Amino acid sequence: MTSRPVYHFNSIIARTPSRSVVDGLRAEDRGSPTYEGVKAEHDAYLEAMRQAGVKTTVLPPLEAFPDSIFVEDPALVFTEGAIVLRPGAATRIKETEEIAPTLREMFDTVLDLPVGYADGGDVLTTGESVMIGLSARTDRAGAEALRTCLDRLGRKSEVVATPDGVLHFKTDCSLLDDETILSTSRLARAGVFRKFRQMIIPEGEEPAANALRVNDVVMVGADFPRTIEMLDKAGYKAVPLKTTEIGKIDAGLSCMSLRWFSSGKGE
Ligand code: CIR
Repeated sequence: MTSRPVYHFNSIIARTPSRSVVDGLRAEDRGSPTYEGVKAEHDAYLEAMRQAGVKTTVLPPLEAFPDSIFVEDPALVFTEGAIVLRPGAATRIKETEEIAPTLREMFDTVLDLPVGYADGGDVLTTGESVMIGLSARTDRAGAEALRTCLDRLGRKSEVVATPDGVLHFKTDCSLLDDETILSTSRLARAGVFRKFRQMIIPEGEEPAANALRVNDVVMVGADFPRTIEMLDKAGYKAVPLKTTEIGKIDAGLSCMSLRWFSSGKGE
């Protein structure tokens, strides 16, 4: 267990949505989001991050990459260093070339995933270990190569399964504190969170599972009142944020940032 809680962040990287975000990938077409709607959700997210005490570095939009607002997928970041990943969607793999220069400016150590595929959305960092979910985007070769990179950064890791039909491991779960995971019942049933206290998402609000603990608050989708009430009752400070538009392209709150505690480059 590290001494600082893993949800203690003072820095994030985000990226302004491009107008092409309306063409973002989706498993099922429930209509395209509007650019203005995504932009408003993104702006509110950045403001909530600032309110939570985090310094935001916001990169410019990339029209050639509709999903590039979801900076969580092409990289992983920790106080100890960053890892440039290999996203499993063909239209997203080159997002890594766009984010790598910023990572090299901001981190002393930047590793590159050498083989396979892995999306940051499949990676849940807990105080115990870094959990890597196998999915349609993260394959065994990528997961094993990622374990080697994490080892070099001094992080314990484990490979777990993501339920069939779920985009990313973190589509269905998030960390609430050192002991507690918020999970859908379908993921909880897989038994991967045995070491944790589990709070189960009320039926029908499954997309709320992609919540985000940042310092004292838990950011959670505003469209999920029963989940918000459950978190409030359990003593968490829930900050509801609109995710209606990004939800149309299978995204939630973790996807829009890379988060870490910076002790200052070179320190
Ligand atoms: C995609 O399919 O890649 C995007 N439309 C959504 C990415 C969501 N990212 C995440 O959960 N980390």
